[in-house]
Amino acid sequence: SPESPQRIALIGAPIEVGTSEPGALMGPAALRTAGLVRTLRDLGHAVEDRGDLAPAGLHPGETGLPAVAAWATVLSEAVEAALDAGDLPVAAGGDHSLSLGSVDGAMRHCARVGQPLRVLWLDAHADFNTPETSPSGNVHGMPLAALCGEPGFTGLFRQPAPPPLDPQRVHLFGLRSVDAGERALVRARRVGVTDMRAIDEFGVVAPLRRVLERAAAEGAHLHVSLDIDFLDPSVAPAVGTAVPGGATFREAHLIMEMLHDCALVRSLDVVELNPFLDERGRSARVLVELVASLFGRRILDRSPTIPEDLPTE
Ligand code: EXY
Ligand code: MN
Ligand code: MN
Ligand code: MN
Repeated sequence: SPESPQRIALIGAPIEVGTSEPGALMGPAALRTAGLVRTLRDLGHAVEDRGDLAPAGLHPGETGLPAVAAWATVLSEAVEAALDAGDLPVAAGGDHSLSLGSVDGAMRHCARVGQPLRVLWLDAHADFNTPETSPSGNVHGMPLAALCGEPGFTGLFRQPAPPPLDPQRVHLFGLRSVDAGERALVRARRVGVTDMRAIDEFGVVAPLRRVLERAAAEGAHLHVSLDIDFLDPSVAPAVGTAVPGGATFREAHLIMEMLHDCALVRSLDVVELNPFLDERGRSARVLVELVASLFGRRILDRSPTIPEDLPTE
């Protein structure tokens, strides 16, 4: 069976400098309270909770690019070290700017071991804005542009920086809210896209299977970045950038189960949970359920079989 991780390393990143809606800094605590560690241990995984990162010298409430860079550095170091140790890092956020660090750490690890890196970005948004194209100036709407080497992010990444992420190895899944500037970039850089219209027409299986087949064909390290706003707000309302018309609970579960089955996932972000916007921790519990499915929770312990009476053609 595919190499299973020695250990899941939970890395808390109570970061919210990337957004203008405070509260995502409580995300890691809410995920723990919702049982993230216990749930994964109950599935038989060795889980080490590394606690929450705290960039040196960063004062609470500090914002702007220097603060984002400080977070990116500590996250990149933590994720790279976990991967080098053969562990599977789970970066629990915190806003989506944390991926500047987690994906950078995965890029450095993959460059060292000579493995291609593919990124599956489950999100209502493209997160492909630059400081120039962004309508809000919020960095959580920019991580993919920065990671793919777009201009305007000087001083953000640890030096020497690895080669930029190949945008054609990034796949946006669940897209339904894109700004004009980033739409042009996503097209021009040929980023992979499965938007909600494609999911409406074809479901999640066929589009996702294509992404996973490409990743398997090149033996890629698959990094999954799960933004809670990928889900429909009725499923997980606790997010500052909710967009109607998202994935259902079952669609999200199916994606997670397919990701488990493909055994290619080597690093994970769980981001944008803002418990302050939640009621009774409902959204945090939804995320824990989904992560459990990604790590092997099953209804039955076998893959589905076509019911006998279903016509096969
Ligand atoms: N595209 C909008 C912006 O750039 O401000 C909204 C971005 C939301 C980003 C969240 C993390 O997905
Ligand atoms: Mn590895
Ligand atoms: Mn996002
Ligand atoms: Mn989003």
